[in-house]
Amino acid sequence: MKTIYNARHSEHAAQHEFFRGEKVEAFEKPARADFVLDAIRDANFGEVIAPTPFPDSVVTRVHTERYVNFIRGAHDEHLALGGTGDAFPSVWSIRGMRSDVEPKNFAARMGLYSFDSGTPLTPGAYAVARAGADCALTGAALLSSGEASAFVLTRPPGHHSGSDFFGGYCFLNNAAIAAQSLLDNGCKRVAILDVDYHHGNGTQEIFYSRNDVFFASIHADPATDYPFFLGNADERGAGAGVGFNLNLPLAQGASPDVWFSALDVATQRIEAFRPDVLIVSLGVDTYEGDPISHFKLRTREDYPRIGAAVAKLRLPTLFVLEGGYGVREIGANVIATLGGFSS
Ligand code: SP5
Ligand code: ZN
Repeated sequence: MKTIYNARHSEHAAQHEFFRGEKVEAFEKPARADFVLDAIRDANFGEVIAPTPFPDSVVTRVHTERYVNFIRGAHDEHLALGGTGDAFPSVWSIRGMRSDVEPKNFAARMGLYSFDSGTPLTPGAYAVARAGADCALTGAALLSSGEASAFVLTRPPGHHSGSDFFGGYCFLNNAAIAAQSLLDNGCKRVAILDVDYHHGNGTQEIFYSRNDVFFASIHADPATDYPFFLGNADERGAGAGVGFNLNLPLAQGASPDVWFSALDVATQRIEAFRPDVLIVSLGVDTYEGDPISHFKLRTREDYPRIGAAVAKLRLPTLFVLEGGYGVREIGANVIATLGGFSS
């Protein structure tokens, strides 16, 4: 399996994020991708290739032009206003306020296009996220040209970013951009399986009214866990998309057995959808040692089982890295999953 590696990822390196009003260490850091790359190389897992560039018109199939234009220039605006370091939103449009008119004020637009204050907009964020989108598109193109699988090794992650917002460490939705490009290049149906600890609210939002993308997500119950405001079991899709969204929320502390029962449900529904291709939003923050999450998956016992269950679907499969903050073990957990798929 080829790995498409975003070599620019370390240009996006936040020191801090906000948590309960305090500046805490940033969890989504460059070492994450470094450790995954080391693991791929140590295991001789397969060729590591660079992305090919794709035009913005492919990205704006998923994200609005208004959003992409904003996020591309946002850090420069921050600097021009005298801002130093990373930019964070501080004010949001809420129920009863407007989001259809774009304000002139920079802080207002930061809020309009985001949903949390935990996502540092670094000087490099857009360029790096954009290079990550190229990695996802390169992976999609490999599948379109007949490869059985590929792994997109990039950060920042993507699944919390929706059609016109950033959040959850994510700026561009790599999995969604790959899915749309597969559809635009001849696929009729794409399934996305999101196994990150957190609900993929951005991916759900992007495809919620559509029946050409089936989205299935196994995640911590939004009643207790980020992103809180989406990811419940009763969200089944809207309009033509009713029945094409599957949320499987689990309680904090859910055992591996419970987690794999949910995976069974998800894979059965994916089979019934008869997709041409599968995209796996591969977060390994389900790991028992993850510093911000509360599931209990184990490196040797569980991650290979995820890969094997995905392989049983016998679909061209694109793995896209999402979360995973137990930095020392992230490489082992990713390799264990990909190895379980390939063996
Ligand atoms: C892609 C992804 O996994 N995004 C996750 C975003 C989670 N953001 C909220 C993090 C809250 C961190 N809590 C720190 C608690 C430390 N004791
Ligand atoms: Zn996550």
